[in-house]
Amino acid sequence: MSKVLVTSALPYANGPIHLGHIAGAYLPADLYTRYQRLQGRQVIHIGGTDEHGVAITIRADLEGKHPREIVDYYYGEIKRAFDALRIDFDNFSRTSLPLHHKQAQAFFLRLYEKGHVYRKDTEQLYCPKCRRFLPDRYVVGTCPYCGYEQARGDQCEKCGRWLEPVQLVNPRCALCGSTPELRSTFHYFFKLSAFNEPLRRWLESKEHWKPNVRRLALEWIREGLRDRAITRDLEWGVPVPLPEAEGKVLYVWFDAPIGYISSTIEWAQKQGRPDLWKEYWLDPDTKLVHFIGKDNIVFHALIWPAMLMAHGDYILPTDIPANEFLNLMGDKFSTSRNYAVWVHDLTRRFPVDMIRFGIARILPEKKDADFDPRTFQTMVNTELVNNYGNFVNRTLSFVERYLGGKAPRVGSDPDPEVRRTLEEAHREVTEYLETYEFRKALMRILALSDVANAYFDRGEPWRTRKTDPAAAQRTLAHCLWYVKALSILMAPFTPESSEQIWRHLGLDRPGWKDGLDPTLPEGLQIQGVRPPFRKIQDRETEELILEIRSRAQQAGISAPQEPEKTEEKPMETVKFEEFKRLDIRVGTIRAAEPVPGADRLLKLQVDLGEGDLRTLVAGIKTAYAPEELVGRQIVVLANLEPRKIRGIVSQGMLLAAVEDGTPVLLRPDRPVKEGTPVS
Ligand code: B3M
Ligand code: ZN
Repeated sequence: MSKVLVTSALPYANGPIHLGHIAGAYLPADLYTRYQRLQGRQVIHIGGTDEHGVAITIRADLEGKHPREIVDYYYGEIKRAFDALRIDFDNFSRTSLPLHHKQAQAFFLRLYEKGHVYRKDTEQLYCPKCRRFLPDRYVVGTCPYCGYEQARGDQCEKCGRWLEPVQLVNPRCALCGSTPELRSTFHYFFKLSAFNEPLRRWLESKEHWKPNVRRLALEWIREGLRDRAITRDLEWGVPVPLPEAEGKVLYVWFDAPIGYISSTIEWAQKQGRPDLWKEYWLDPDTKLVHFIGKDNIVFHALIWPAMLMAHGDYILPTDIPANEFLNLMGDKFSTSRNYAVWVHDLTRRFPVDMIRFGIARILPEKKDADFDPRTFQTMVNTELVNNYGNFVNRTLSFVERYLGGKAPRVGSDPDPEVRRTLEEAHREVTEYLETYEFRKALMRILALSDVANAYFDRGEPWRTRKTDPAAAQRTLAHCLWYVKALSILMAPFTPESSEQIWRHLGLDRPGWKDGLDPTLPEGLQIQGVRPPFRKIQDRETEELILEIRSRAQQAGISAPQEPEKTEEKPMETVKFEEFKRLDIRVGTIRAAEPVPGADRLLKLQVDLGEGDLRTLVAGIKTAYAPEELVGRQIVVLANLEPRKIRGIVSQGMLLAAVEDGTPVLLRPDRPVKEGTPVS
């Protein structure tokens, strides 16, 4: 059986996790792992925090703390955020652990001994005021490539180039702002240049990779890779394991990816089978998949594979499905400026499945995407709640209410069309998930849910349960099959509700293909059905927008697009007593005919129960044919003053949603007794 080793980028333990991180790497990694597990494959999701490097020490310097304090605090925060979102890791480690230090040092020594690493004298920027060398982000200056003035010593945020501090034009010390001077020191260099050709051949064979990742990596190769310093003059990090290298540590990007291996080793130890990690890292049959954001492509697609090639024992990445960026209401997320929606902001407000759905729905797979609370609300309310959630709820509730909870069976001749529909959807969703197109997979499942809803509508079980109970049973049996199939396909995205649905269906950890089989446990009783999701209220959306806007203001970002005007003018309110005066009831249309000489009017006979038969004149002729209305339930305002229209007295008014001028009739979610009040 094939094994799958999933990793997601090790976040720096220098700040909390925001939605941009989640959309870039962590949710996709979790979706993929859950999917593989449903397939019954041997899969582990490995992660941890990246606890070295200047991202950590600068934060510590600024806060006057020891780096240890920073990483201990944020390790906990980050772990909690993932737990809260049900982003599950088989092991979530830390690169500051002795196990990892040992592992990284051994890796370094192997490369050194094999001649892939050499020592070289070099010039380094040094701040005379702070009296220290200034590696990486300790220097800011102008990017030699694009002219961006706030480029950091390791990378230009603007053009994405990987830099050396000495390349910066007009360099300044990030701590005190003074101009650094050059001092000589020595460092250890990795012979990356020697891997230009092997990497090119390897990348060229990766035809199935996402084009953005492969293209970028090949571009770098074309420019020619240069040897890179893999050590730094810093106190915090993995000490270089050579006696003459005192005071030097490994460059964070050298040790961090080795963290994937250390974390797997730690996982194996925790399993009580310390050699188990070898079944992954040493077996060429393992599929190694690195989930990352696009800013990490160069390290995962070039430097890390070159390190692995140089080392020689380990497998190479099979796939690197890097995502583009997620923006926040039109601007970049920024941890340092606190312009973000943090995971804890959202998990405090909304249920987990809702958040996971909302992010999965806009994953920046091919291009940058944008998180906007208004879109989030619309997608959740219309697609998750009204489409999928409603289908599950109406099916299960119908069985509970009208079939005594006894689940009907599909029997020996399942509707071939339902089978075909499910098989096709299953095949397509599987293909999308195999190729990391999670957003498309989700859309495809929603389309299936649409079909399922239409199937329920066409079956009209609320009618047939009285006229043809066998037909109602058959409709519901197939709807239950749809529920089963949908809940399995949705499980990677919305695990909590799928688990709830499985409890109703008596399913114990179903497998990926089980949705193609209509079977449910013998004697299944469905009880205590509740809607699987709730809606997002306007008020919640507005609160979130206000919070984002105030952060934008503090961060000096021009206000994100104005929220809709409606928010500003206070809504006119009515007293509850006033509302109570309206007599709104459900009625059934008994007869319908055109009003002679009127283009838009129909005359309806509406049964409001207990012999209360009303004549209504309604302007719905353009949208409905008289014959499709008979037998249908509608909502009527029964105590509207009678009005004479075209010579006919209309004794009430039917209620409809009016979409772009077209009336859409309201009907109760399930049939109710004529005359049932609406309140
Ligand atoms: N910590 C960069 C980041 O958080 C880095 C990833 C390491 S993956 C081995 O974006
Ligand atoms: Zn630049």
